[in-house]
Amino acid sequence: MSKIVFITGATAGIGAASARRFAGAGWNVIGTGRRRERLDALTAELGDAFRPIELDMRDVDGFAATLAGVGEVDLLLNNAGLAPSLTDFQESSLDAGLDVIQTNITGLAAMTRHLLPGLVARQGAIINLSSVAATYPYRGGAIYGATKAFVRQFSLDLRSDLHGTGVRVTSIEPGMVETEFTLVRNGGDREASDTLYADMNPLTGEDIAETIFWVATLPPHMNINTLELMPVNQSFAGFAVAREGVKS
Ligand code: NDP
Ligand code: 8X3
Repeated sequence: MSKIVFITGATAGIGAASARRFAGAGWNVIGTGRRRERLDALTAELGDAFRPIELDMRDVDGFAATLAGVGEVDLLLNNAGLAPSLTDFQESSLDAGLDVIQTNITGLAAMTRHLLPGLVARQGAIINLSSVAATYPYRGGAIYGATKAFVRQFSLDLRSDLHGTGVRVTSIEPGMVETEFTLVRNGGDREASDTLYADMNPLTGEDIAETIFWVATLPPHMNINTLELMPVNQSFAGFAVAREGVKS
């Protein structure tokens, strides 16, 4: 019988590439997102292998009703997420930051809690999308980095709670992946997104989907706890030093 993967945020980027990768390997895919037309397009592309669910990750009170008929799944891919703009926190929109927390943390935790009994019953797996931003701070990343640090630590602690159940949990922590991520972060500014990824050969959604598929199909006694990956052309910068009297 085909395995079932439940992918949050299947309407773009890493989630859409993962939907294609798993469906192509014979899995049944349940994919969520807010954009109905994107879900319809994936349904047209993937056919019976794909089941769309229109869902907003922030609407955690609606999860029970929306997920009522889903049943047990073999793999939960907690992928839906976004970042607020790269504004210093002291000047940022608090509402935008809280929205990201509601999506990346509250929605992810609620979704996991709803599907976990079924995952335990099937000795399934959870793969969570964290980020290098969980480990390496950068300017303007306070809310985003903190949400991804939550995802990383939540993954590790879940492994303790799931001790003895056979359920695997992995935190995937990519660097720069060219998707709609930067477009969303910059309020739809295509030029800003294109400029960021220009001439640096970023990772692609397909690269991450392949990594996720590899993790998901390892022998069941193997658990990848955390997996950090970057494009070769992205590495590390040093600390910042403020000079008195010089505007930073
Ligand atoms: P995209 O912007 O291309 O895709 C994001 C997906 O999340 C979309 O399907 C979107 O669906 C969904 N989503 C966002 N907000 C909500 C919401 N409120 N309710 C439901 N779905 C939502 O970005 P990526 O594919 O790059 O990002 C996927 C994950 O990977 C994120 O968690 C991101 O933080 C993480 N990541 C990305 C990196 C990158 O450089 N791109 C690097 C490291 C981690 P819709 O808008 O239709 O609702
Ligand atoms: C997104 C990757 O490097 O923009 O999680 O923080 S980065």
